[in-house]
Amino acid sequence: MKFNTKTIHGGLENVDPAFGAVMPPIYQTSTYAQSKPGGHKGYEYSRTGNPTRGALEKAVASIENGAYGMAFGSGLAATDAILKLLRSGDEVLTSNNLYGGTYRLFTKVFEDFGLKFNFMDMEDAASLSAKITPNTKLIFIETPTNPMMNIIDIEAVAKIAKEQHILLAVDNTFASPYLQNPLDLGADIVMHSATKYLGGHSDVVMGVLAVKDEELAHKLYFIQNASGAIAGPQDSFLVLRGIKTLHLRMQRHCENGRAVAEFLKAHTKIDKVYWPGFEDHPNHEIAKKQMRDYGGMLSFTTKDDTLNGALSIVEKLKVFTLAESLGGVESLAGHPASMTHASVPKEEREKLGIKDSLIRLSVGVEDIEDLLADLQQAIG
Ligand code: P1T
Repeated sequence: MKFNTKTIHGGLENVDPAFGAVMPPIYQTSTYAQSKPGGHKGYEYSRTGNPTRGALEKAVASIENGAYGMAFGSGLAATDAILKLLRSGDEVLTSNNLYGGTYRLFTKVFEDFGLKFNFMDMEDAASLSAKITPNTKLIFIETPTNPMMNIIDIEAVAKIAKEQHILLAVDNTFASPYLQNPLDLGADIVMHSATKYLGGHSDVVMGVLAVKDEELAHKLYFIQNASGAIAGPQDSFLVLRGIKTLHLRMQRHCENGRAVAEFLKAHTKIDKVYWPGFEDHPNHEIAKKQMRDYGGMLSFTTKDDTLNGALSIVEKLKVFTLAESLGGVESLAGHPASMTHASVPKEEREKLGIKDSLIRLSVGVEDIEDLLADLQQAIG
């Protein structure tokens, strides 16, 4: 099955044996009747398993070319489950540009449990080997990175991880499976904030994982059940519905993303535009190699380079909504320094390029003329 067919049918077979419903029913139940202890039809309790969540988990595995999927209450809950594969004393190598909430989970929660995080510039994959110690058990990367749109070479990192028997997890939220499939490039775990492109309509908070390896899947199912941060049946239904139009939405996100990036690059008041589709983006060649297109996310700074200049633009926007999050059909604008990355210390932020003047856009699927006119009136 090819990708566009998988978004609609992947993992979904005989979803309603009772009545033949085409969409998996929402099994809004916490528990299941047993004829005698242990006499059940595959489900005992909805933390452990729920048919609607199960249908979504299969669909996610299918579109990421994995064999097993897991759905959690949020993207961070999915990342939390990955970290619970580790033990106190283990080390994690991770990229220095990550979603602020991921950075906070690493430094403010898991460091207290004895995990050590080594943040590094992963754009130079070759430098990775020098940072590996006998305690390194996980490499966790995000690509494209939030919000600087850096690209990390998944295949090159996976090769090093494999040689050293280290797990590689890739946060694929910004690309979506339409643009890139980390498991095919050698990653062990692919993670998504399904809140974003998979859900696609800004109406649900969820996280998912997909893996190929059976033993790893069973460890993650164990953590999912034991820790309990599962996705609910109603939300699972919504994300399943979202996935069915992922390919159509992504096509338009990419077209509009390109048009907005080019518009901003040509604008006299704009300084830098961070979008991996530009040939002069420092990681363009890697993006070209591992992504099918460049997506609808981008960031930019203005020539006046001030906090007030950036705030004045985001406050004037009318079609773009000033809001956290991304990946929905509607265009959103964000100010990373005060919003998504406020939990990263200012000094760290500035080293990464997350200046007070940086604006991030999640370009939606509206008519491009309206988006460009909105940006023009706000930038002036
Ligand atoms: O919000 P949640 O579903 O828990 O997902 C966390 C997360 C993980 N990874 C990436 C790359 C993300 O962008 C996010 C969430 N990001 C935002 C809310 C944001 O506006 O960037």
